[in-house]
Amino acid sequence: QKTFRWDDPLDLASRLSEEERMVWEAARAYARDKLLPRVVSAFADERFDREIMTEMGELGFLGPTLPEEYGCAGVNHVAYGLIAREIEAIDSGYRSAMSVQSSLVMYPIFAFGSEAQKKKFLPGMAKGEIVGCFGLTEPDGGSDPASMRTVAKKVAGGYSLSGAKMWITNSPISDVALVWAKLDGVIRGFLVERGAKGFETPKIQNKLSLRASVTGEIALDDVFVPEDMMLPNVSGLKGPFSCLNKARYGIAWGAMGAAEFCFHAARDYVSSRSLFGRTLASRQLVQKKLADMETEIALGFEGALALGRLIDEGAWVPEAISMMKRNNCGKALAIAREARDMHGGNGISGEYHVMRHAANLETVNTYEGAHDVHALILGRAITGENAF
Ligand code: TGC
Ligand code: FAD
Repeated sequence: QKTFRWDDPLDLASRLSEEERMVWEAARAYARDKLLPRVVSAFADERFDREIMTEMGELGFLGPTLPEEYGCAGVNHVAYGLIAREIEAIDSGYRSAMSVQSSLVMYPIFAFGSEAQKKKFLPGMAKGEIVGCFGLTEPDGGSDPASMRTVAKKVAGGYSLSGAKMWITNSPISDVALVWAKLDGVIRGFLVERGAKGFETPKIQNKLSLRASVTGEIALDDVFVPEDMMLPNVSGLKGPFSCLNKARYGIAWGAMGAAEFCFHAARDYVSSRSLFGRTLASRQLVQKKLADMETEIALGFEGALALGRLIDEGAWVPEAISMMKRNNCGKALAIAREARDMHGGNGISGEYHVMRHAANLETVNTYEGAHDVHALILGRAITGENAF
């Protein structure tokens, strides 16, 4: 007879393979030992420590689902989700750095790149020695990437890129940017290396969310990109969207990791805080909040696990990813705000972490397809009517 575990009510752990459990434990140990001690000052100083990329690389957390022949770990998508869960339990910005490198740059090079591009970039990116960024969003409206204005023009020996990308994770520290631009009206992916003339990546300052992640612009002023640096095997919006499918899936796990951290923090807090002669934990109102949090987190992880199994079987569809990205981000944000409230005044202090998570999750709810955009993707699939 099993006993009920408040921290794993549906016994998710028992349905993981030995390898998945090992990856999970390694990610948890790394996140708690190496990321947690530096996050409060990193968030306060608006600082991303570059060595985090090489630390994650050493542990095999970058591009973890890609094959070993390119220096990657070759684990499945459930293991990838578990890494995202543990890293985002510390900070959504750290998970962002991992997601962008893995799903938005390494994956498209692997899926759509030439053999020469894979050999040139993937082993160094897996080690965290080369940092990549993904430039899709533009200043005039990220939800509608089909309307992008960045253009590529054919010139002798390659292409010339002009335009601007906005809100790009890691762009100021990137060695290579995957830039999506229109060539004769068709969206194509271009690998732009640091040092190219006319390529600038100014940092965006004064963010009130995701402060431990570095975000920037990409300015492209007639930047020459050699012929062999265009991704040869994809064109159209399905190029960037194929990458987003992977990243959004990881976010479904990650956001719940942040929510889980907040739930545990709230439980600890109300257990030790006594008011009116009794602990807060002994109050019905407080217990209901904890029960709601625990339920949403358990269901969110179940959905993420089911989706991960479908992806590993090759039986997934993008709408299912939209559903889990949307649900888990929205629920995680609500849980983080509730946890902040339950901490009272202490909840706004950096040392308690919950307000930082709530602030971060505002971004996570917006990027990779805003909450309402995913509702419209689902609405279109349910009704057959396009409401965009
Ligand atoms: P639509 O007509 O729906 O589709 C155009 C073409 O794209 C294909 N497609 C997909 N392919 C693969 N996977 C998907 N999920 C796909 N969704 C669409 C589709 O089949 C079609 O192909 P074809 O061959 O028929 O042309 O296009 P639309 O213009 O109506 O799109 C609307 C909408 C809202 C669904 C889409 O534009 C959207 O998802 N907008 C949100 C944009 C977004 O998510 N941006 C993310 C930027 S990157 C980022 O935020 C990184 S943060 C990372 C971090 O720090 O962690
Ligand atoms: P808009 O598209 O202007 O949307 C504004 C509001 O309108 C939203 O609430 C949205 O839900 C709503 N809306 C949009 N369309 C409709 C509609 N048809 N009907 C009803 N409501 C609608 N992008 C990258 O390419 N690479 C990155 O690495 C990256 N990293 C990011 C990091 C951070 C910290 C942030 C904040 C963003 C990042 N983004 C990145 C950009 C992100 O993907 C966009 O912010 C997001 O797609 C939304 O685009 P937008 O900000 O232009 O908002």
